[in-house]
Amino acid sequence: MEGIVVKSTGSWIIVRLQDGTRLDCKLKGQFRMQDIKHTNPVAIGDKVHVEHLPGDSHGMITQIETRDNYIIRKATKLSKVSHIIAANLDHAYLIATLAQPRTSNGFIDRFLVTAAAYYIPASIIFNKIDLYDEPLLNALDVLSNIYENAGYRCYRTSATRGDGVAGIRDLLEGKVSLFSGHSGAGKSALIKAIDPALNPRVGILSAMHQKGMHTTTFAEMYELANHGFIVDTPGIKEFGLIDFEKTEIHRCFPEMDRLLPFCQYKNCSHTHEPGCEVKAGLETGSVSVLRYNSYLSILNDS
Ligand SMILES: Nc1nc2c(ncn2[C@@H]2O[C@H](COP(=O)(O)OP(=O)(O)O)[C@@H](O)[C@H]2O)c(=O)[nH]1
Ligand SMILES: [Mg+2]
Ligand SMILES: [Zn+2]
Repeated sequence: MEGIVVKSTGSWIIVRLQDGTRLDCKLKGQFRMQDIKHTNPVAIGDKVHVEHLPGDSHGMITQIETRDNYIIRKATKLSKVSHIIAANLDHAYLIATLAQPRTSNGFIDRFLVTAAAYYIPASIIFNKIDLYDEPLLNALDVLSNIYENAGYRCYRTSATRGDGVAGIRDLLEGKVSLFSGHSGAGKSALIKAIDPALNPRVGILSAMHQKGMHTTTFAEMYELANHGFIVDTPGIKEFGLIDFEKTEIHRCFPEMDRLLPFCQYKNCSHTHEPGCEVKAGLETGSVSVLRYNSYLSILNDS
């Protein structure tokens, strides 16, 4: 039988079989030994082959198909070992907000770079717009402009009031999408608004920190009525770029990548070289200073 991994709690792996039913599965021991770079040999979104003997309460995963793509986070900050958040994604959405807990633009950029590094198309959903006052709405216009100019679609939603939800639902139809972002940004609430038949746990914002409490402990894939799948993730603090070349980072800033052919040096790092179109763009305002600063910071960290 074939199926797709929709949840993994460590001891149990839940597989959605082709007929739509779910089966608790275990992994054959051999896989655990093979994959030493990742803490989880099987990830949400993996396409797997399952053996289910009559009378057995659970199935056995016997084969994991090669992943089209995947996105990872570091297991710990300095670790070389990583955790695969999800595999075989059509699109990654960052659920961000300018209300509490506010998403910094540095975090947005790191998310976008990570998605680009793994060749996963990405967009930003600014949620909780029901809470934005006039200055925040203006800030959102400025920020959306920066990201749209860089090449990323920006959407606006209110999971509680319903604004923008139908538009997102249409985008997800028939696709496998990742919902990522800080704890408390409204990922679970948005999933519930998109398909009220689903029941992801929506958290309470702690009054003291205005951050989400960790209610979603494991990533989980939800199936929408329109045949879309959403992977809901627990709040992610840090994405991981592992074995990633410095010279590849400008590829992950599309607006800078587009200018590279016009730089004097074809391997321009856009930092100190003469005749750099990116730096010229900073002067004229066609390249965002916010984005450039993120570029430098990611370049220095990696
Ligand atoms: N006002 C408002 N609150 C929201 C919105 N979306 C989510 N919330 C609230 O934010 C808190 C965290 O939501 P949750 O979906 O659990 O966030 P997650 O950690 O990203 O999954 C909950 O109290 C939600 O009710 C929104 O669009 N507007
Ligand atoms: Mg959640
Ligand atoms: Zn340059």
